[in-house]
Amino acid sequence: MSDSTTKPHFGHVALLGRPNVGKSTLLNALIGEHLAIVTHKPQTTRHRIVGLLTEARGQVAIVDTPGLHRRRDHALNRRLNRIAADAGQDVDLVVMVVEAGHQNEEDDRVLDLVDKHAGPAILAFNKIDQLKDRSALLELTAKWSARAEFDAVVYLSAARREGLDELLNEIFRLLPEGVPQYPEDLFTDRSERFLAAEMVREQLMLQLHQEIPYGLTVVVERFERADSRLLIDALILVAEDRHKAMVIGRRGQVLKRVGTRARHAIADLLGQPVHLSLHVKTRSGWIDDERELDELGYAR
Ligand SMILES: Nc1nc2c(ncn2[C@@H]2O[C@H](COP(=O)(O)OP(=O)(O)OP(=O)(O)O)[C@@H](O)[C@H]2O)c(=O)[nH]1
Ligand SMILES: [Mg+2]
Repeated sequence: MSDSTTKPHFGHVALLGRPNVGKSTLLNALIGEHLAIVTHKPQTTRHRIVGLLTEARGQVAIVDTPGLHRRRDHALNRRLNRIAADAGQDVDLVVMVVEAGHQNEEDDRVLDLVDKHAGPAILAFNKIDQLKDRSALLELTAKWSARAEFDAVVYLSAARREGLDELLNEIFRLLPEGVPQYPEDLFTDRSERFLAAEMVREQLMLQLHQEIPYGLTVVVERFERADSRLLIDALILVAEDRHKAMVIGRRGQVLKRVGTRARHAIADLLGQPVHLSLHVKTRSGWIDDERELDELGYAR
């Protein structure tokens, strides 16, 4: 607890890690909102998303990032790695998220980023609920601690909300002193419009398979409030014509399911009833076209 003698802390913390280790799940668990989209597929996150947590001991801006990966085959993939790399440099503190039961050479790229970061770093082993034998963590900790200078090591199950207090204690300990820079009731830097597009993309990623989810993007074309309802029109852009039929599904069933689930997710997050209408169009080549990516809201 803070008292009159402890000064508040403030700073930005980046969650870095290879795809699928649970960064977005961790952000959501810390913030207590389904802010960042989560799926079992790697490369779900495509944006830098800030979640805000305000407590008596200060305020922390937690930055979720796209998973650092090896593929550089198109412009979007290159941008995703750049967003993660830049986030690692622009913050006061980095949290390297590693999957406790499984590491690979993509984690090494994350380690390079941690090395480049000038400030403190925390190593977070996530998904400890999947470990058969938690004593393996001792050896893992020794191995990874030898590879970079970490100021703290924590053990988490973001999905089961285990270890979050320990992580937050370390975060506040390592953050500089400072007063909150964001309004206390704000929980993200992102617009409601952005969050709505992401909720639709989350459902599409969950419902579609193989390469289809990776070739699609969502644009919110209308976002209005009327009679205390949100009226949202979203356009789903797919990479190929044949993907359009898959997104719509037989008798429109896939699109209907995506719409229903996304509508509930948006209503829960924004606390208002939602009317959501979805359309699908083909826009080939957007994923490797710098101008299109700018227009579609992907940061450089
Ligand atoms: N068992 C278990 N699963 C988890 C845990 N944390 C996350 N997951 C699951 O791991 C998968 C990936 O989670 P995400 O949060 O999307 O991972 P990410 O690191 O943000 O992935 P990218 O955005 O692709 O970089 C999802 O299926 C989550 O439910 C955990 O603590 N335990
Ligand atoms: Mg993510």
